[in-house]
Amino acid sequence: MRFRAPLVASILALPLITAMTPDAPARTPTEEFNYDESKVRDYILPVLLAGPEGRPIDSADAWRSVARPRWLSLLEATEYGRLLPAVPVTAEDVERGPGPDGATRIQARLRLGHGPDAPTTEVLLSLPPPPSGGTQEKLPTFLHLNFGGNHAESSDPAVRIPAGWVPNGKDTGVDDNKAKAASRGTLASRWPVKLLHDRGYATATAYCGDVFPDHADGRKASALPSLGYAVGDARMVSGDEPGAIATWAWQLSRILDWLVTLPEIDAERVIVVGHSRLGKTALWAGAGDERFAMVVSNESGCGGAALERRNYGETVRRITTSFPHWFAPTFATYADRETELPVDQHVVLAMTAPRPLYVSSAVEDRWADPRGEFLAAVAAGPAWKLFGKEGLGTDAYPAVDTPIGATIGYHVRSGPHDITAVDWGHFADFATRLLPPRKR
Ligand code: GTR
Repeated sequence: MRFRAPLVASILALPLITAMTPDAPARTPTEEFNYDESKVRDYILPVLLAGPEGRPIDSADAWRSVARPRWLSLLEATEYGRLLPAVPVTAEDVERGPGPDGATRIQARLRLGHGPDAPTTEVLLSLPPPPSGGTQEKLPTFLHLNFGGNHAESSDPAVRIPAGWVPNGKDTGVDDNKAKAASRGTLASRWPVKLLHDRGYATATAYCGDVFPDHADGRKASALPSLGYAVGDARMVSGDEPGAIATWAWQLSRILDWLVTLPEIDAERVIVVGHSRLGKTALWAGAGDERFAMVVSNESGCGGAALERRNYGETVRRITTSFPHWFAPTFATYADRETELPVDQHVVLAMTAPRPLYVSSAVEDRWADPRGEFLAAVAAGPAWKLFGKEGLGTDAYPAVDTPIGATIGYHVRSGPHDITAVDWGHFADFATRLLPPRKR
């Protein structure tokens, strides 16, 4: 598929802002990176519906048996590293109590693997109050990882605080990489539990640093050694070695292993959501684990939903220099030669097919290339077509704050890089339409 770079879109020509993620580096000055649509290069995307030797893929069966495994393997080899193996999951120290607004709080420390030294992750699950008089349905659930600890996303004083490294951040008030009670609820705007409960969803979250602390040296303290992977400098390991994104995606799958055992949860309606680096992670989790019923990428940008072949905003060179630990080492070798990648991000999006996929951008978040995220969603559409489903259903860029789409949803929110109640409201609308709740 060939794209001619469109003219500068006025909605994208807004001032650059700084990231709201704790410890995220300040956003790069505009002049160093391309924010000019007229300077986006011509490019040809890898043909999505192609098998080995370019043979056309023209049926859902051929997609499942030939194209999908081939693409998944190429994504493992060039971007995210090999998928991590499943391990037994044991729930320890389960606590259940009343949460805010009539909700039920469940906390569980999940041990991921064999033996007392296996890594753990602390899950905070919140169930909405049961409907008055009616029978409680099995609950569809939004699952997302957080950046700073469960306590930072909830003001509930009973929420446990992580013992390990957490990022410093102005929002959380952390300046010594140690989690503190004073951070409680400081990032709660990113996780509007009551809004989601009112819509009939359970909500689950866990801290990504439980399995891979998000810094260049995080590999040593990550879950990877417990699974037999090499430690040491990420660049010294094999080219397709998994990095932080793959490890966080594995964490999401292990949490799903536990969620599906709970009588309150609808095992076929667990939706994985992620913002920014954790949006890249949500996409990769949904690619590797088809039990996730729906995938939501919020402003995931480079290495997430945005096409790499557009030289707009964050680049492969920049991301693999700033965050070498996120990806497989091979990804860095595509710096400045994105056109030689055997994949692009429309392929990552297509891994969700035929399940519902939602991609969201924010107007001021040019670093994540909103238009590149939209174009990837357009280019992923043919995978849904094979299943008789419509993807986005349009290739016209939507107006700001106007959700569009059929089985792929998209919106570009006004405002900066963040995940807000407005975004979550759109995700819930889309999920309710495509995965209507079922009775027990
Ligand atoms: C930025 C990074 C982006 C995005 C973001 C975030 O600094 O360049 O790729 O992941 O961090 O996760 O907040």
